[in-house]
Amino acid sequence: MIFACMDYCLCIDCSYLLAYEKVCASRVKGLLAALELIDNIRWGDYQGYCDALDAVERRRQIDSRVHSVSNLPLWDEGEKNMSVRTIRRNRSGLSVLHRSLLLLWGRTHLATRLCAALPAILLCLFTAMSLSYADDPSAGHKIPVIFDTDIGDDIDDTWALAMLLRCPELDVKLVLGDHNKPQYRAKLIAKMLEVAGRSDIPVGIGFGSEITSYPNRLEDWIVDYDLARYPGTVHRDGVQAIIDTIMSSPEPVTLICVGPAPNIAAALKREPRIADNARFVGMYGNVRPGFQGHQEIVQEYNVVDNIDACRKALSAAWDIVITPLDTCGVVQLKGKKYARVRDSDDPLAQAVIANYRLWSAHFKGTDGREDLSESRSSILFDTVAVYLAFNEALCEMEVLPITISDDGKTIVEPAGKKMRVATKWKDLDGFEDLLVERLLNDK
Ligand SMILES: [Ca+2]
Repeated sequence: MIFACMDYCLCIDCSYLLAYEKVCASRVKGLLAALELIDNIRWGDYQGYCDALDAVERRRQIDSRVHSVSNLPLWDEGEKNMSVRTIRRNRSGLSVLHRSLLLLWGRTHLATRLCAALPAILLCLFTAMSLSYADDPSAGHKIPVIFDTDIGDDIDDTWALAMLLRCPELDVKLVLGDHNKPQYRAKLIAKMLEVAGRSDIPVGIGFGSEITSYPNRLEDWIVDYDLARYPGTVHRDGVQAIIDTIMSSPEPVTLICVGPAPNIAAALKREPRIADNARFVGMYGNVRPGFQGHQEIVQEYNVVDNIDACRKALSAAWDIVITPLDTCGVVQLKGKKYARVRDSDDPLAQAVIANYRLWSAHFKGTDGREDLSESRSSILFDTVAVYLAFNEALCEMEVLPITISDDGKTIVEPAGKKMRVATKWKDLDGFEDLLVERLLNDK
């Protein structure tokens, strides 16, 4: 009976479809999964229902359109389970919808059904709008996120943090440094949060040594910064802060990880149940040959620098989304786009550029590299992971089973953990525009 809802929706091109441009694909899947949750109907029944109504062609059409938006196997069990978890907060509203449709469907003649469909159509539209607005930050709901970063080594983390702080879709619960240099990274994070006027966000200190083989290229930016004077909360045990944030959240937390992930491995070891209330979005690996002209897939830093930790993070029982080098490795602001950020008087953009100039100066004259900080950005890998935490429309997404080889390559093979992978850009230009817009707070 619940498929009456879907059929009505199909009849009118569906509330889902009408709202397609606004409703993210996961929410469409989530709605379908929630319908299943309510009625405990097996997906196989859907086929029988369509046959009975001679609606196979319409099912093919909706499947096709769902795929065209999401590039996802709609009926994938793992995806469905994820959606069920994330849709629970809409369950009561859907139950009302279902009960209304149940009454309406209690007719026998097609004409009666069509008449009865009218209020259901309106109800579907109302529901779709509600679901759509659930993703609309102006309507109040934001996705709770934790940002786990190796800020201070490559400069893209700094850009990503600035972008993160300017995404109204996200509710940042915690930002913490990962992969050694705990004080250095915590200071960089805390000062950036202060510049952004976001000292309400807790800072987490990761574990590890302050002494590594990489220089602290951004040290001059925080040389006089006293972490003890950060107005907000500083968690000395960042790993426990991850656990506490996730375990106390009433809804799944999105963990955005953009570096080697020893914090994450430690958190999973200390409290494996975090995987039940979190999803993992990260910048990891390379899945197809061709990156920068390479004939084979290449090793990517975040994976190869701590293979064991990455294996733990990318095999845990949470839903995973990654941007490998295939997509994040080509993001670079140039020309007018870069100039807009460089010349902006926005304090956060200025802080990003100040850090970039410090970072870039380290390379000037070494290994034949030049200082590009006046003409273009470096590759902004990590910004794509921030984007994927709230949207995927600009990327082509594939569900791929991935394992990590002993030499740190992300191998697509059947035994791997299934994850959603941004393998190509649909609109790289659009992403770069979005990035600039967010950095300059142009919305
Ligand atoms: Ca990083």
